[in-house]
This record gives sequence, structure tokens and C-alpha cells, in this order.
Amino acid sequence: MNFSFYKTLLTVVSLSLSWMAQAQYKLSDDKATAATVKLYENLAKAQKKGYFIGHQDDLAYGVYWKYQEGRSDVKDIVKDYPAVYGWELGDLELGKPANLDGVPFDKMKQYIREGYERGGIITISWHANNPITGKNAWDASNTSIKNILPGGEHHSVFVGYLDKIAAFLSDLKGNNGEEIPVIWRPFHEHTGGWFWWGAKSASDEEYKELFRFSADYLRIQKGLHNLIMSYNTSTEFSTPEEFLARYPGDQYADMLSFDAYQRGNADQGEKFARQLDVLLTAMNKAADQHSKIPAIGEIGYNQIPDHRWFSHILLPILDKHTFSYVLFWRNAGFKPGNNEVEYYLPFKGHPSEKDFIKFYQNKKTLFEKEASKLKLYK
Ligand code: BMA
Repeated sequence: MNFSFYKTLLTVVSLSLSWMAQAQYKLSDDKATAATVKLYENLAKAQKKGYFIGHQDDLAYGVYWKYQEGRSDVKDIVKDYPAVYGWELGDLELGKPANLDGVPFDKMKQYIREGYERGGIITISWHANNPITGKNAWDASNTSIKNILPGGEHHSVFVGYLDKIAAFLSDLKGNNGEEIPVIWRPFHEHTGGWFWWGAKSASDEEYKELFRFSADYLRIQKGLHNLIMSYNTSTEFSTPEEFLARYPGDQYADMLSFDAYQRGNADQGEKFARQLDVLLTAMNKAADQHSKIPAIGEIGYNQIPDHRWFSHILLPILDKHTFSYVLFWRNAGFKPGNNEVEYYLPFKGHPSEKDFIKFYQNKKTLFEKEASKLKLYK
């Protein structure tokens, strides 16, 4: 018996299997920077360990504070930062110094660099103003996306918007001058009817064209190669086919995601959990079929009225599935404009504090300390 022959054969087989598992996840941009490629491969791998926890605007403000160096509502409770930092560019395209939620873009750049240098993951969304009416992202009236695509009357306005976005994204640099990789999540919740790029104003084909045109513009015309493209629906689907109805194609998407919020009373929790289960099952099938990485683009239950929500509603479903990350929406706090209070993660002293610590201690929830150990950019 020649054992060494079998040993060599076994090594060759297992090496090629692990190579195939990684090669399966290939970025849609074949000119992507080395760090972007690494991040994407490492995001795919890390799914075996668990899922990263993210928070929108985490470093900029919390429910009771604004712009305090090093502070985070998450860190106040669990002594660790989130692993994923969500940021938002809405109003940048108008040349304003701060975004639609008041976050100054120069500060945002600084926070992005900080999070990245600590080993965290950056994702950026864009509540783009309506280039046709000049009103905001929620103006879904009287819009035809054809007007902003090549040949359309408002095409140049839209291209002007993209120029501003490109300037920002290309100016995100790490300490060594390298471009910071970004999970770019534009034109999100497009299966819903509330945004001008949504299902009410744009046909499936028009949406695909919008997505492709803007991706090509950023990558080819603007030479940006630090983007991981995210295709992000709302909750209007229960099968992989429905989820993919507006999918721009494998050459344009790297991550698949959806946004889902629990609303109403705490007794709606089980119903939300069942819905989340259906959504994750359908999206993950689509992700498998296309060899893309799945994630939850946005989630939350405003003010968390159920003080066991994280451990009893969310965890059992999240733990059942394999996906890359989940991003909780922003801790805006009291909003003087409309007298609303908005936050999706607890702050120190909130009745859900203990429950969130349990969520933190769960093996599969990955925060920044674990992300940093994984060296996602190497
Ligand atoms: C919404 C709310 C708004 C905010 C918008 C964009 O869901 O949080 O207050 O302006 O996201 O960040």
C-alpha cells in the first residue's frame, strides 16, 4: 500500500476544494483593488463563523449625544464597536456640506477612516434627491426613470449627481493612502413604492438600467475600483425569483440584501420573525444560485418596545441562517422637525440594555473586536 500517494491525493483534493470555495466568490469588478478583493473573499469566509453586526451613523451621534470623539451607543453598552458602519450620502449630490440627517461630510470621511483603520467594514447608502423634480428621494410622483438615463432630458443632472458621489467615494483613503473598500448600496428598497427609483415609478427593466448605468459610470468613467455592489430590496418577495425581479445581473452585483423593520405592537414579534425567516430563505437561495454574498441591509424595531426583542425574536431566526451582516438603522433620538423619536439599538440605561448584552455574547454575532482579528483586508 502506498500511503503517501493517497496522502498527497487527499491534500490536492482538499486544497482544490478550498480554492473552489473561494474562487466561487468573485467580485463583479475585475479591476477591483487588492483590499476590496480581500474584503469580499473574507466576507464570504466569515459567514462560517457568524454574521457581523452593523449600525448606521454609529460614530456620529446617539440618542442623547452628538459628535463626541470615540463615542458610540453600542460601545457604551458592550464595550465594543459594531463591525459594520453604515453611512449615508443623501444631499451630497446637491453640493451641501452635510447629509439629509445633518452629518457633515468632512466628519463622515474621518469616521469612515477610523472604522476602517480599526478593522471594521464600511457600507454606504444614498437617498438621492429626485433629479427630475428636484424634490427629495421620497418624491415618487410624476417620475419616469427614462428621463435620467442616456438620451433623457434630465440625464446631465443625474450625471452631475454621480460626479459628486464619485468624488466622495474616491477620496476615502486609509492611513497608507489606499482606497477604502466600500459596500455601495444605492437605490435601495426598490421593490417598495416610496422612492423615485421604486416599483411605482420605475419598471423592472428601467431599474436594472439605472443600476447598470450608474455602476458603469462610477467604475469605468470615474475609475472607482473600491466598490462592492449591493442589490437591496425591501420586503415584497417570498421566493428567489421575486427577490431577483429587478436584479441587474451578475456583472453588477456582489452582495444581495433586503431591508426589514418590525412595526406596531410587541405582539407582532412572532409574525415579524416568521417573515424574516421567509425573506432570508428566499434571498439565500438566490445568493447560492448566483454565488453572491447575502446580508440584511437594514433592520430594526423603532424604540425597541419589546425588551426581549434581540434574544427572543431576532436571534433565533438570524442564527438559523448563513449570511454576512445585519445593519441596524440609526439612533437619531428626538427629531424636532416632526416630534418623532427614532432609534433601533439601545443606549445605556434603556430597558433593552441587558437583552442587547445577551445578543452581543451570542457566538455568532460578530462585533468589531472579532472583525479586527479576522484582518478582513489582508
Ligand atoms: C429614514 C429615517 C429618516 C432619515 C432617512 C435617511 O429611515 O431614519 O429620518 O432621514 O432614513 O437616513
